Amino acid sequence: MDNKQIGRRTALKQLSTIGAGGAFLSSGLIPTSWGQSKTGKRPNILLIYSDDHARHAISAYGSKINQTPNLDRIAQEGAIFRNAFCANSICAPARATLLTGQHSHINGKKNNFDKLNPNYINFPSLLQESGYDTALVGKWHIPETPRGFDYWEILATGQGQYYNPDFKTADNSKQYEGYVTDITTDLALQWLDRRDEQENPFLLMVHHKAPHRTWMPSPKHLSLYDDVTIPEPDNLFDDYVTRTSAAPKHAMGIAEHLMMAYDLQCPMDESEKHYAAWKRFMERMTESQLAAWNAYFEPRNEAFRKANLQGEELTHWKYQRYIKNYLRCIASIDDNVGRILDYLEHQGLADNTIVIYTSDQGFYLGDHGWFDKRWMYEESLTCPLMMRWPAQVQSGTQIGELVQNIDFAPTFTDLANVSIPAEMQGESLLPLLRGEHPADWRESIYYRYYESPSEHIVPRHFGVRTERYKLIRYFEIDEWELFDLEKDPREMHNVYADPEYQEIGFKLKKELQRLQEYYKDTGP
Ligand code: SGN
Ligand code: CA
Repeated sequence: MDNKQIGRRTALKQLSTIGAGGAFLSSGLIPTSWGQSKTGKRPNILLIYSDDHARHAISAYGSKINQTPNLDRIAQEGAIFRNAFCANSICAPARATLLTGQHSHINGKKNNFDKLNPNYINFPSLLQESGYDTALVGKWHIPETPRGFDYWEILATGQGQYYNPDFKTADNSKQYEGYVTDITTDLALQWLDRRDEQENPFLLMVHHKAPHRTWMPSPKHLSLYDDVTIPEPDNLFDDYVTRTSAAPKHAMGIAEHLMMAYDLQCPMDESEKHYAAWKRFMERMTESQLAAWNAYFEPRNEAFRKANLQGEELTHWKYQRYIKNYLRCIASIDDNVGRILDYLEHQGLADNTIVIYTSDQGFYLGDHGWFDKRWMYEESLTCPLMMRWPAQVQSGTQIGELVQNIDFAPTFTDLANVSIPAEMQGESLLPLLRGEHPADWRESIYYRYYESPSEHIVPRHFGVRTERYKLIRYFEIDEWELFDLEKDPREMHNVYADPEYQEIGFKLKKELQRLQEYYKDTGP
């Protein structure tokens, strides 16, 4: 952000202080009741946050591999963000950023194992203190006990289980029978039903485990896509030529690293890595769940074993098995999003509830030959982001500005008419939702990934992305990548050493340095 933008931010903060106790939103330049319903009530905020849901597996984003009619409703009846990014493409850091509105180096959670700073700013607490009823259900995946929620019930183990999952509350833990996405939605709707203080607005965070590894579909969706071949990405067999020495050292290959039992539900060899963990997932199933599972997978697994596929043929098979199970997990999310939207309508809550759908990060769906995330390449840097708010947001709104998960906490704080703490590093998205295109909106985003060494072998890196270009610095190996996204959206041609791009590279380096100063990233 340039000085102009810093100036704008300061001005807005002053404005929101003037409005304290106030009747207007902190991001409006004039006092306005935008953001409140006709009755003057602040909006309900319902965040549906999935785990590892890539944008290119949503039909509203032009997916070539699946249809998501209920998710698409959010975009059609509201707004779709075409350029939404995470700041660090990994689960717990993304969640810490969601809560704090800060990059990882500020909130302390740089990888899945770090702790959040003890006094982290927490937008749910701000909303709770301002009179919101607050609740969180589903995957949490950070060791800190949730703060700022009247009710929370989270998956008891970090990643949780797909079948008959264990959940915990502050003083209780319990196994539910059923499929995790259905149960998480049930808990959310039950809380809405139970709320006795109907006068207050609510914040409800519905955090799905799906579609995180190990991609186990619900009994309802086992045979979905059975009779079709899902198109492969054009770079499933990427050779990484022109990229740095980092990419070929990955450990997230569809061909090389997916495990037959654990990842692909096709047990072949008891000595395989994670075979015991796979068995434990199976043992959680009830008799009827297991019967349905085996009825689907066993005959297909048997045919696969007989075929004895090798080489590229085997990779094609693995891709189909992987992507179908991933998409089946998404089908259950889509159904359950439909349940939530229908519930809001039946209860007369739809109009003044802002429903947000996003995911902690993106994911590779065979792109570059991979599963998982972490890299700054597009598929895991981008996040789906769609918001529906019939009272205020025009249906079919398209938002092209660069936004990032640091913007969520300030946006939700702004929606609640609470002043945005100066420590939050993001921007409120409300002007964009109003259909404005602020001339001083950010022109680049900053990214930094820290979790190395890790099971998927991705070196630490940071970088900058503008609308057209991306510069990545792998500082541990002293290598760079530069992509021209307009000419090369799949990021197959690193043009860092191309003389034609010297000038652009130089400018991007300066921009990267400016961002590190602006966001106070003084780390090595
Ligand atoms: C687990 C997964 C990894 C994944 C990380 C991080 N292995 O360790 O494949 O990269 O989580 O994912 S698993 O065998 O436990 O599924 S994250 O979304 O939680 O950050
Ligand atoms: Ca994740």
